[in-house]
Amino acid sequence: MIDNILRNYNIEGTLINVKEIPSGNINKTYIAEFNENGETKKYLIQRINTNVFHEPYKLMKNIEGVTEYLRRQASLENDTSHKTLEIVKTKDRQLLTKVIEDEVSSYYRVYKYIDNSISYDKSTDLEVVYNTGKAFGNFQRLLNGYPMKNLTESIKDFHNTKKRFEKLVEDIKIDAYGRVMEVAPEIVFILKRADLCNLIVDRLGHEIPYRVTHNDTKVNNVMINKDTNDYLAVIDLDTVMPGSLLYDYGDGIRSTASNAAEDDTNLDNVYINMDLFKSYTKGFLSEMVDTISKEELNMMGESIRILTLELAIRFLNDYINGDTYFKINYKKHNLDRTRNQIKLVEDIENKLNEINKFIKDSYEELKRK
Ligand code: GN1
Ligand code: MG
Repeated sequence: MIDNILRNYNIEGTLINVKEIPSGNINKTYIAEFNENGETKKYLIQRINTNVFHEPYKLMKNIEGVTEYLRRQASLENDTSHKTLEIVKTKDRQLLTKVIEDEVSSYYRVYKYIDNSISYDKSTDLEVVYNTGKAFGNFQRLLNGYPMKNLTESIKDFHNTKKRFEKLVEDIKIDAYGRVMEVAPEIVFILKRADLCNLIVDRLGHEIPYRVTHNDTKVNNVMINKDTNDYLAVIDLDTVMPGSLLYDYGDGIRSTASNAAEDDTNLDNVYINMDLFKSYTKGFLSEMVDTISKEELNMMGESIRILTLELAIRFLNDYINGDTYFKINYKKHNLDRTRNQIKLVEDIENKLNEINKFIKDSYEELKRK
């Protein structure tokens, strides 16, 4: 199958092997190796999940525009140590290959593999964590002038926490899989925090500016240089859309600074590791210090709590709805993920004063430099 897709591309050399790699909760990803005059060249092939992304062509247009712009901005700054994701077009210059599989259309895209890179699902190396924060800060800073009108919303209301909450409440009433009773404590936890869900959304476009944001700032969406621990490139650009800086920062800390994996069932392991939080925050702010507004700065700590709560809502909603959105490896995977994120919210609440103080202090320190 993948061999057939690759025939659509002008890739030099001979295909040696293709394997599927576990990566992300949404799309399917394969890695293909070609032999080109004795050298191995790698490519990533991804099947876009059209249950999640309804308009794959528009999505690829977003990615094309954003990556071209990023490349230009980085070269204007003479940045030669970092890379930008590179789309490989088909022989007839298309961004996607459409194939019919099981009587439905599937859409595949190809990217150049980023050599000498590694991505971590979890890293406790402070340098890697600093550079992960820096990578996403840099991404936002470089895209600061990107014309937002060129972007289509690839998933409507993606980080609209308020709508996520309302949808959960609706689906609890329907209880399509009879799972609601089982998750009563989790529901109560979330319902008590209804007001939190409005804090960013209600201010977006007023006190909090729209920016071009990544919206999926998981630690494994940054490719790290194997030799230097510097970041190489930000990947997984499907959700690049107008959003808030707070989405990227809050979700970044949620993912990178948690002491445990997102689905660790030993909840004693699940808390914000303050060393990781500090390194990430310094990295992010080192890029955004001259761009960030006062209101955004004041909300950074709170955004960690909101984005973590939002993901708890999404995992729980998917569990209640019979697990149709996130890939699961076993029956209660989404429930375990929910409990994990809820534990993280609790821990963030306990540390919020300390978190806020650190953000303020490091901003002021960077400003003095
Ligand atoms: C999904 O595909 P992946 O794993 O990068 C999800 C994110 C969640 C994340 C949680 C399009 O990201 O929003 O935060 O899972 N992406 C989409 O692991 O829904
Ligand atoms: Mg993703």
